[in-house]
Amino acid sequence: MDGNDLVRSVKAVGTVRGLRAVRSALRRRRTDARGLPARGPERARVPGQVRAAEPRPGGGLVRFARAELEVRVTVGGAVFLGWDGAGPEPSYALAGPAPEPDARAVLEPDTDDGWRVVSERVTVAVSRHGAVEVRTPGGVVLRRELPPRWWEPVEGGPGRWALRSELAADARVFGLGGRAAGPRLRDGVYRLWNTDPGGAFAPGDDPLYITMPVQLVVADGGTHLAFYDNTWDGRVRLREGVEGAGSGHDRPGHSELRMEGGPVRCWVVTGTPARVLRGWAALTGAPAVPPSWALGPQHARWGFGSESEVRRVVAGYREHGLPLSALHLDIDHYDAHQVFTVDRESFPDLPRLAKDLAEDGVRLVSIVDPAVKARRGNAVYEGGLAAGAFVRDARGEEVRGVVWPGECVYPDFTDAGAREWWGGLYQERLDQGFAGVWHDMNEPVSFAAFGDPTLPRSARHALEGRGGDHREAHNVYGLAMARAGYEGLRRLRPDDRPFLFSRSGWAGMQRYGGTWSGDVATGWPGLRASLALVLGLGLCGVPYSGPDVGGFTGSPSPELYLRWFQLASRLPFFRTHSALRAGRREPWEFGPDVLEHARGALVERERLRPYFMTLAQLARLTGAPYVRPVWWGGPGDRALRDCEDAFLLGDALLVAPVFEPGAVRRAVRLPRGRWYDAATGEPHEGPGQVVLDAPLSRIPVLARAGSVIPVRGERGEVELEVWAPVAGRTGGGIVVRDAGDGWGTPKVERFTTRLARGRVVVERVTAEGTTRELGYPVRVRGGVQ
Ligand code: NBV
Repeated sequence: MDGNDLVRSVKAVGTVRGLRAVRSALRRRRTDARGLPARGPERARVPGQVRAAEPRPGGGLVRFARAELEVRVTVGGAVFLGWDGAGPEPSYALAGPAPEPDARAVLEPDTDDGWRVVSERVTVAVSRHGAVEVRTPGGVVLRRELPPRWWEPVEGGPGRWALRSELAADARVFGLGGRAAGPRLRDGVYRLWNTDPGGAFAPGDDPLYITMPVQLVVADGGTHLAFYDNTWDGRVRLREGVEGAGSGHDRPGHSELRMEGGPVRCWVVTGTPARVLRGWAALTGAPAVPPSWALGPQHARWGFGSESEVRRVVAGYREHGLPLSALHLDIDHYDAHQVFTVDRESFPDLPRLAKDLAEDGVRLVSIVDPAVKARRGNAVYEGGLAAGAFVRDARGEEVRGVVWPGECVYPDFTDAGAREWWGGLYQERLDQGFAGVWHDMNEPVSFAAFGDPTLPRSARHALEGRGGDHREAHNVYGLAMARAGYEGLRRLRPDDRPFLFSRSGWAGMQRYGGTWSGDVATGWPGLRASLALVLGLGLCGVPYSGPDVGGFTGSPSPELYLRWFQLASRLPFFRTHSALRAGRREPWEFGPDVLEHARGALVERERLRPYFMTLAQLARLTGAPYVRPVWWGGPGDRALRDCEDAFLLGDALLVAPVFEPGAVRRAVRLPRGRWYDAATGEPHEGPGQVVLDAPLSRIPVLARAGSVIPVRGERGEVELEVWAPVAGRTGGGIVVRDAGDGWGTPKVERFTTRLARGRVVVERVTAEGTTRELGYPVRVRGGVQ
């Protein structure tokens, strides 16, 4: 700690908080000095030579001189690799018990004293030194894991380890949670430690709030996902390969994982991108479907400050004829920043406000911070004490940190009892009239003048009864809080699908809800980072997310605001939000042109609502994110893999946002097939690149020939927008109608399209065959008829 740290922390959080942050950082250091064993001498280990192998369900156990590896192919094709007795459970990521072993997978001797497990979808070959190759049935190596290396304390206790993997020379890596520099993860080191970057972040900032050891790798030879099921702190060093490097030989890509502790275990899922995400959702759980209103436009700000301001903003939307689905209240509506309280002076009657807004079709959403003010008389603190819910240190004393309300304690969400207690507290939010919750600061954050702004690493956690410390619990804190909130809401309002989104999280968080960008810096780079986050998270199985439209900080130019608005209107979570002292974010604050174009984006969003609902339901049914990279269709045009400035919204739409100031045209790389400019109807043939108009009034959106898109018609009814198929080719689409905001089984309807004698024919696929009785009005677009 030096003078600069102090100045920095005072600047960041104010004088009183700055001083507290200094104290808190010192205290954290002291706690760890006492509670964490110093790193003593370590012993290095590698598996050594293979000794024997024996069959096990789904594969086998391969014994080496100093380690053993279990290879298990499971029903559905996901491969589990576990070193030294590590099994798939316990796991925070898995949705339930691990899938059953595939009884048809067989263990066989391989060349060079190695072993292999052969199954229908994948072959796993283990070399005599413990390198593991995951191959397609055709023999293409998707991933080659070199033998792990351990450094274990001579005294015992958790050991560090490292694992290097080789990837195809043409491979591209995505994922690792929410990375501002993505979606394609270039050469560099990516830390696995959920972190509030403090202030606002830009593409160079890493790590951010959600990290996870999930890599989605795309190469000519196939796509795969690798997940190292380990919650500890770690680092991934990536190095992309080079094709035809030196004397014409390929240099493979590399990924090296270094973990501070925890099991060496890995899941690998192979197949097309769609298959991989389906397999991933089968392991870690189906994404929660938000209530339909959460697919509409939402507005937030830190510092509405009062009920009258909230009413003014909502009235502004109404007066300007702009649709609004939800309004979010930030920490300024709490009494002295304390969670589960209300500042009655500024918000005298929240239930009434909620009711009035509901009459305009606007729901209220509440921020929920995990830290609880440690003050006698604070009911939440007292309740948590009685429930034994707060994190303690190695000596059994409460771990305290500093957040908005001052000195705080932290519920231990890795404890089932604490989760249950916490979940019950949401009753207060429901009573206040809130319809959804927004989890913040759950990395978890404790302001610190220096060092890591979180809990001491030695802080103790229940870890579902196994016991452990913050080094293991940190990355799943937000995930477990999401579980507490989600389960609480389900208990309290069993008939409604909860609306919950969380700043921090980990693999599997989609079971409980979505997330958002966090504090993305206002500026054109922040706009790019917004899309990178949504795409990357989607490929990690978290499909519902979106940015703070306009950026969190400062004041965007009208043009930047508009371009952000247009992009976000095609993302799952569409919300304007900003910081306490940031400029306005209401669409009418940027002049009449922006207002008109923002209205255009809002109207189009509303028109696409049935499509968004379909995508939300399909995410649940198939694991496919709503927002997909343009290479989603599989290998083909390689340039698509490097395309980071456009995305597919479902199967039917390709969205090409504008990321450059002043741009009114942009180049768009098209996947194979015919694509219509949705605004002009003009057809373009892919693969290839086209230059499209992008006037301020809109960003380019293209519709795939043959697609069927459910849209909201003028009278609010669902109709089918059908884009003319190419002669001789069929098309189609799926429509999933929501059965209300509860748990009713939604109807899945399939449609096909083709051209017959120059006319577009649309048919519904039924159990008996196809029928022309569609049940919806149809609007054909794209030149024909
Ligand atoms: O609660 C205040 C903000 C919130 O507006 C934002 O969306 C979060 O990401 N919150 C962070 C805490 C303070 C940030 C400086």
